[in-house]
Amino acid sequence: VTNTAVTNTAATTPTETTTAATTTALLDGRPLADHLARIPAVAARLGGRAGDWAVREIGDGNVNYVYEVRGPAGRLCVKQAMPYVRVVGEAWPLSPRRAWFEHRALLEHARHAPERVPEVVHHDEEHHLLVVEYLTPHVVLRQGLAEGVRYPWLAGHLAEYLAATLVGTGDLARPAAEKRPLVALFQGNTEMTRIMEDMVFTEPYQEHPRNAWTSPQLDAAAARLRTDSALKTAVSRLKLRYLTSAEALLHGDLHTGSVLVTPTDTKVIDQEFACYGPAGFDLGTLLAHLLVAALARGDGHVLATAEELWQRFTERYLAHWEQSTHGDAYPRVLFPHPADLRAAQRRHLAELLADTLAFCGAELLRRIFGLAHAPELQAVADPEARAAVELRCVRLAVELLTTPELHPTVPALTAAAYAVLR
Ligand code: SR1
Ligand code: MG
Repeated sequence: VTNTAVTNTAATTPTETTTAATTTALLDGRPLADHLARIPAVAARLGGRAGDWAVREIGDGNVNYVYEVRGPAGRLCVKQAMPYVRVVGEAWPLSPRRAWFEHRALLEHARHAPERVPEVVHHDEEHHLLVVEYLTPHVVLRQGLAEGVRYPWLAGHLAEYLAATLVGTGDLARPAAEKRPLVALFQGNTEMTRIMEDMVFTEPYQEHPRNAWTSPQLDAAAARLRTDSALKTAVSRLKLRYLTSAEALLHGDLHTGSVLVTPTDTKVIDQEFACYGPAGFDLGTLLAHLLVAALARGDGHVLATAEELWQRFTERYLAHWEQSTHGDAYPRVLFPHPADLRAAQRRHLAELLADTLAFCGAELLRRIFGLAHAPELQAVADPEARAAVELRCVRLAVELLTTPELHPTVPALTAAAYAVLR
């Protein structure tokens, strides 16, 4: 299938757009190898010729096709976006331009946290293909945590990724004249942000065919989501934040399946949901998935990682803020006294923390009542045992959204989770 669409290009000026012909044919196996052989940078990394290369599908995500391509000289990871959601097929159309936004977000995040994202080897706009380094011996963080592996570097690495990208792409570091065109550019990722608007902030709170939960154990909790007006007000406030805030270029889907790890390395992948949004969204999503991992396994070490993540994040965020002198927000001229700037920074971080905890609550609920359930919870085979863990998550999530004063800090939240584990 070949179609012509108005497409943003990876031009040096982010406002530039062109009319680019794109194809939507799925490339795999030998056709993929033959296609890659025509790209010198890719062919050189793999070595040999297309006939020597082994192509294996390795994707475990919902949205795209992902392949390992192995040649005599090396391996690469190839990701292709089709014009539909992979797990559903053509019945759920989705713009393949998400590959363009993922590429653009990877480049932008690499400017700020180069060690925490994979190297981009090639981007093929026509075929919606992204070729990145093959990360080995990395595993998906969700899998590592489920196996009880400890990652002593993880909290520090993720804290740096978040602090560097949130400050570096936001108004603390970027003059408005430079940031606003970037915001405009990523506003184009509307089909992906629409998925989040619907699946995180809306569908779990209404009757919807995509919803599912452990029934009958969670039926009453599901009904509460549809009837509790304080809860729906809280989540609607968050949806408005997600829709309107342009604080920073977010990863947009920072769960534990979007992180690849070894005991000493951490890489953040899958930026196809990237958008300008509220800085607490990525933090809250990540925190929710660490909580789920901890509660599903009864593992206090993961809670310690969550505490360390926030502590280190605030340190690194302030350090990046300190080094950022060109942004238009919090102009230094208004803060001649360091104590006044410190006070303003404390207040800013308190607001970011409040957003983070609320987004954490929303993410927890949608992973229990919406379409895309948390795999750690699904893995609990006994429905009674699964429901017990899920209800603990639900209780914490509802408190985060409706009575945030119960868990005003990350240590307060993890203390409540520790109490549940005991
Ligand atoms: C159809 S996409 C379903 C979910 O998978 C992704 O990882 C996102 O979290 C999305 O909400
Ligand atoms: Mg993903």
